[in-house]
Amino acid sequence: MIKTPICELLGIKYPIFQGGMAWIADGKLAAAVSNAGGLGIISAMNAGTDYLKEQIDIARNLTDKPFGVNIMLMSPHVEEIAQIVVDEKIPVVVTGAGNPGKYIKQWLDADIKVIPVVASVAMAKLMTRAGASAIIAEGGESGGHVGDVTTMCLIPQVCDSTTLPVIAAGGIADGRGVSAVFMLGAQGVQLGTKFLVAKECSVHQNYKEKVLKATDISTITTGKRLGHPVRSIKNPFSRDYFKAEYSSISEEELEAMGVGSLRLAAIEGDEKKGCFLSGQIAGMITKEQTAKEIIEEIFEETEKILKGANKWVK
Ligand code: TUI
Repeated sequence: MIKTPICELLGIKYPIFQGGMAWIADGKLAAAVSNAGGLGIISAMNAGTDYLKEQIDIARNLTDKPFGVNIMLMSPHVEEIAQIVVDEKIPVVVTGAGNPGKYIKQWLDADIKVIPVVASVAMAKLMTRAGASAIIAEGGESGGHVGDVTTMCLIPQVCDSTTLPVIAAGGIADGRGVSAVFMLGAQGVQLGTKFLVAKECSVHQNYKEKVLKATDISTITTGKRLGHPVRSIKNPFSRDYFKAEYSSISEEELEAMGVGSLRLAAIEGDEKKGCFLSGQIAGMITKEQTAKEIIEEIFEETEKILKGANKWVK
């Protein structure tokens, strides 16, 4: 059995989080992951409070295990969402795409474990000083909004910079990835792309097919010119966006090009106009499985690898 202190901290069986994917990570997926012994996470994304409350209700009807909420700090509704997690007594809040500093005290006072996603050592240090409960260090291999530093380089540097437990994200989809980040000092993992193809994930089937058919070089990052690079699967939308970034169009026009594209991918499955966020590890993901199958297979493999890890030690 694989157990790390993060399991005890959060009351979960396996040290694995499901990524809070915007338009994808709903109450049904979060409950399936939590029921399988991981930490399911509902994405509050850009939606208002009604959507989040509805998804929390759905999850609570499907599981009595703990689950978390991912708060995207660029959301226009972030203030109200920050209060909803307190009112709803959500045990774990994961934040992304910014600095959650101004909300941390309010959440800790409500007995919420606060776990910010960081993409740099500087942010990890800031979050440690601000009283975070743990840190998710996310490498640039991830899907969605990404930093520059790879998981391989980020995890050991973040681990050296903090006394908090570190959860690794970006480029992990099997027991080899989990074992590798444990070796780098992480105590847990967060997986997004792998859970996107979970049977309990309600994302459009075209989206799942795109991930299942992807190769190692199927993703591209766009949005660097606007200061928030985003990794997605290459398609007409991402290729046009990439070209537009290097053209003379204004930043406002560029920003407008992206509006609605995540919804078009996740809900409509629009292959041409949708933005199919995905990590680079998509090339290794070839089958749909239940959340339980995903988690159990990953940790069986992790256990085998870690037990045999001294084979080169003579
Ligand atoms: O947040 C994510 N991934 C996301 S958010 C998202 S929705 C979106 N849609 C359009 C454009 C941009 C986003 C899709 N995927 N991952 C966590 C993450 N957080 N990655 C990087 C960061 C991050 C970046 C900057 C965390 C902190 C930070 O601090 C900046 C500061 O304020 O100093």
